[in-house]
Amino acid sequence: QSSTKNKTQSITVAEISQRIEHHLKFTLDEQINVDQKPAYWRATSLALNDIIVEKLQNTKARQQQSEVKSVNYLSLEYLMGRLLSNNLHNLGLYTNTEKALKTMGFELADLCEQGADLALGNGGLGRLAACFLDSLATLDYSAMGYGVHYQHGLFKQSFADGQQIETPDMWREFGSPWEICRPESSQTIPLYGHIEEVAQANGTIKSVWHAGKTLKGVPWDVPIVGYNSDTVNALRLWECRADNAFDWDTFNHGDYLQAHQQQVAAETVSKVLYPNDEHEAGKELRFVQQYFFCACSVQDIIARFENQYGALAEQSHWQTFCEKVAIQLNDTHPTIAILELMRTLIDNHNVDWDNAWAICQKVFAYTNHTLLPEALEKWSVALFQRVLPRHLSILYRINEAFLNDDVNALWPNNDDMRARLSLIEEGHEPKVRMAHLCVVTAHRVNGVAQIHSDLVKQDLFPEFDQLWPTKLTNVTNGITPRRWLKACNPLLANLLDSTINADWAKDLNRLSELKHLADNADFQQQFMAIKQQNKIALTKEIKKLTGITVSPDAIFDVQIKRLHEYKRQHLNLLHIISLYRQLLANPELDMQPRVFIFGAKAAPGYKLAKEIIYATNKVAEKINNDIRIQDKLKVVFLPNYRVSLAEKIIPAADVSEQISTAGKEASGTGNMKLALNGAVTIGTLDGANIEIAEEVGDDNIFIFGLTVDEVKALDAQDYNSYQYYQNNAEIRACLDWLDTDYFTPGNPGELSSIKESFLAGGDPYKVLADFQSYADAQLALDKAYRNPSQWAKMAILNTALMGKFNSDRSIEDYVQNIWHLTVSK
Ligand code: 26R
Repeated sequence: QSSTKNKTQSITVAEISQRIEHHLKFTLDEQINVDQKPAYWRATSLALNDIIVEKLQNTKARQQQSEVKSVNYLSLEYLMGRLLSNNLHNLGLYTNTEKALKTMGFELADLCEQGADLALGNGGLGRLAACFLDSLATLDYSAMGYGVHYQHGLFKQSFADGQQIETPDMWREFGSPWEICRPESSQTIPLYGHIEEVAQANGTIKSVWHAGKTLKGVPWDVPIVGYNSDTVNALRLWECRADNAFDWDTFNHGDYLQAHQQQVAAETVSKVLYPNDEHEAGKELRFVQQYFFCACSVQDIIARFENQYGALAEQSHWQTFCEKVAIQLNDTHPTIAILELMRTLIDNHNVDWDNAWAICQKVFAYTNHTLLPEALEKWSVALFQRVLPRHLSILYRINEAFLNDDVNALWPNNDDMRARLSLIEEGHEPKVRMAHLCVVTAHRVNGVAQIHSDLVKQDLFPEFDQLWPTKLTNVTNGITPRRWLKACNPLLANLLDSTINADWAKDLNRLSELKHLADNADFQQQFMAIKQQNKIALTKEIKKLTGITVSPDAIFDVQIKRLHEYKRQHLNLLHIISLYRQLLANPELDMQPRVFIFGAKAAPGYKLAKEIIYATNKVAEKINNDIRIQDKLKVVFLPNYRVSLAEKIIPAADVSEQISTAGKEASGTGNMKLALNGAVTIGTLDGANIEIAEEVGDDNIFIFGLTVDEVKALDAQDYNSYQYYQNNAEIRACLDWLDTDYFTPGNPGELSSIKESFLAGGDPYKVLADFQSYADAQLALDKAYRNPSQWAKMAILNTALMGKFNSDRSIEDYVQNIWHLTVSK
């Protein structure tokens, strides 16, 4: 197979124009469009997609021919963001396309803004999946991403009088140019019903599942374009439809309208992404959604395997299956895939129990993304029994073997240990522990940053670590430098291009060559001039989105992530209130002006998170309009934080807020994106912050707060938040201020719930314990910023030393220790 990567890069400006014009004329009938921009965005995307699909076909042929092993990444979430700019960058076609569009009277950057975000995820876990797909294609690995084709992705956020309002996300209202429907790969998925035990001729008993209902899964493929590589993989998203053949005959005997109702009911399964981040709700529709997704994906994996290597029923092919197929579970959300593969092998492919189990143990691996107890999935046994009776019986048998063989071998006749480790949590309402099923099955279980993986071993699964000492491991997260530097920060990318004699976007460690320039006044000036330009651009965006005027000469201090108590946006807020108080007391206070920028969505049912958004907006309103403080302080809460907004904020950030309670943030990945773009971190010793500190050194990061061990010690001696309120006058003054109507004129007490969460609520995330240390670190940061060359050096070193956090490195770790893939070039 000849290399096509140079071929795409040599596509001329004229040819691109021609391809765009073709789509304008024949696909879109462009004359009828009054507003030309959407039409040109679509035509450009379609033109590019033609080129991409050709590469997709070549990739598929090459991967099949070389018979390389492939990884199937199973994730309920993918936060892809926009695709046009990234696909152009990865294909090396950005500049020529820019030129082509210019001749037609359009700015490419402007057209890119037309695209909707593919927001098929909540936060870190979904964006990680998107970065991993980029890296897999870039490194020429054979990979398929599997996900759900949600009709509505994460809700859109706006503010009404400071309060979060949610509206549906309509990303494909008029269709997306990036997806290819593949009806020929549709799946039929059984559920509900009962099991019949049927005696076999050989005297054994076979369980036969008579489903009560079936669903149809229709796949949509989104091509995943590698950067400067020959590979285009696919993200296969399952849409749920009614299985007409089934519903119309079996149920309705020709009741036409009733049959349409069935249609509507089936479509709800892939209708909407659940917007809960780290809080499990136990809803039946979510369970069906997970199962539907797992069943479609497993059936598709088997179909693709059989298509290439022959029927799985052949014993000789079981071994091959393990050699050619890896399945990665992105958290426990796709756990049912384990039971579905067991069921399919045993019931449909005549594999016996032991072999089916051996196959599952070889192909599955599981990534844990959180230690928070409320995020650990448990599904009621009763629900399981009703929806998936056959899967539950398989689960019982796995549990029996696990308890009687593995657990009993290490802890003989130990009922306490059996109860602790069982796949079933007994009690008033028995539940299936999804994480336990993952750990028992998977050959590798990884955390996402070193400290997190250590805590997974020590605190979450210590007994499993004793049972299987090599199973639990670490793969530190990463981010793709293509989207998070090359595409989103073109000015800095150009400077790097001209400074570093290598393709740094592929080999990010090469950025360490900047170390020698960190002290160079000339380079500092260039680097900070770019930061300043990016800040000016964000200033305009802030004005457009909120009407607030901010100065690019202020420190741009950024906290962007889902809203959650453990991430402690309210610690940031408390410190802002404290600064405001100090400024009112002393308007001449010697400090660098600062703009605090927030971006965060709260889960619609998460009351306190919404109150923190409201409080921040109310405090912002007061501060931003208070002329007494002479613009030394501004607070901006940008609405509808999402990937495409992150791409505008991150290049302009001076300071990155990573202030979670130690031990609570599994890794964080925004921390990596911000540091890569020259922001300096103020953060706790949590998640990947610890590894970032190791890379940049203590002089180039502001670390504060309790360590994991100190948090544990405080808990052991019964943490008392009132102490801090009583002993720290600043804390007391700030919290008492919230009880007045100062920030909510005429409505005293509207913000009291925040104070109450710290006091009567027990301050579960130790905000008050960390406040003073945080305020001190902020003071040190302010001082450092006011020494321009010191600050420039810190910023440069942050960019220079982020090589480790390239998601290409993460993927190579998975390949070496978990998937054992070989490249297909
Ligand atoms: C069960 C369900 C409600 C649910 C729980 C948790 C749905 C979604 C989540 C999101 C969690 C798993 C998540 O996004 N975790 C984040 O994963 C990132 C990638 O590994 C980490 O960087 C980040 O620290 C972690 O919070």
